[in-house]
Amino acid sequence: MTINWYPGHMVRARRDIEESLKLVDIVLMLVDARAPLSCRNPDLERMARRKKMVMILNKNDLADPSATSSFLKHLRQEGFMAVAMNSLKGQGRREVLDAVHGAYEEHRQNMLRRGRRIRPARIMVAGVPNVGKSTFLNSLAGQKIARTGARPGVTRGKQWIRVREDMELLDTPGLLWPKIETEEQGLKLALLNIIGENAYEDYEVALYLVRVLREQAPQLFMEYYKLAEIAGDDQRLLADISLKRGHLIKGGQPDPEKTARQMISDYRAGNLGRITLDQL
Ligand SMILES: Nc1nc2c(ncn2[C@@H]2O[C@H](COP(=O)(O)OP(=O)(O)O)[C@@H](O)[C@H]2O)c(=O)[nH]1
Ligand SMILES: [Mg+2]
Repeated sequence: MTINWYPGHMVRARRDIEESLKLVDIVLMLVDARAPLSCRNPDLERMARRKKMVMILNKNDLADPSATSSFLKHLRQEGFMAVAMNSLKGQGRREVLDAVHGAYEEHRQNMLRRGRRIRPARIMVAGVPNVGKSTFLNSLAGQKIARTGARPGVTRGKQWIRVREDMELLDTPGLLWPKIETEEQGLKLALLNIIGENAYEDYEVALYLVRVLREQAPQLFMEYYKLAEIAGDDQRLLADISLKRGHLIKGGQPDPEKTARQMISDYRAGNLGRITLDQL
């Protein structure tokens, strides 16, 4: 599966973000903690290269905790500030605020030295679609301000939000880049609901998920879908699950499409455990 398309609204979003970047001091770059590397948008990082950047590994509640620690370490070694966050619960909020203060300190000292009035830090919240930017922003602000949604692409237009006395945040629409490099990366982004559902086949994504579950969580996989054993190829296993679940088409044949949708939504909801897709 090669994801290779760039719809008109992305072109506009990219232009808006490029314009807004001129106004900001700090970029909070959100990635999904289940695939912190695959979610990195090289195009966006290039645009923001002159800004202070903090990597936020969001949806940390759904990721494997030990993998998250490794990714944080890895990103810090690369020179980024990096923080794990659960925006639904506000876990990580304190660390994010500390990182923002750290990132702004040099600028603040400069303003002080020149006798300038200290203005609030201007911060852009950026990242791929559906990674939780609006939820994160609401969580930082401690109230519901930005619009959020379960489908990619809910945020449009510009919204500055005064989060506290000393911070103004800008929510941005999710941005993808024109060419997702590898098939595997495309499958991960599809499974994480980052690319629009028109761009992939559920069945293909579910087969990828079966592969991941066999490798990373065979026990939980068997228990959750009540499989007696994990045998045969991935297609066969998916058909077994269809039968177990009673996902059938007329004539009693398995309905793999229905099972594929079910498995994808199970993964997204965290029903299959905390499984990280990227590996270091
Ligand atoms: N489990 C979990 N879900 C989250 C988290 N942050 C956001 N979400 C969910 O992810 C979906 C997309 O969130 P949204 O803020 O609209 O993403 P945006 O498109 O990046 O602005 C929504 O269903 C949120 O409830 C998180 O930290 N943990
Ligand atoms: Mg949004």
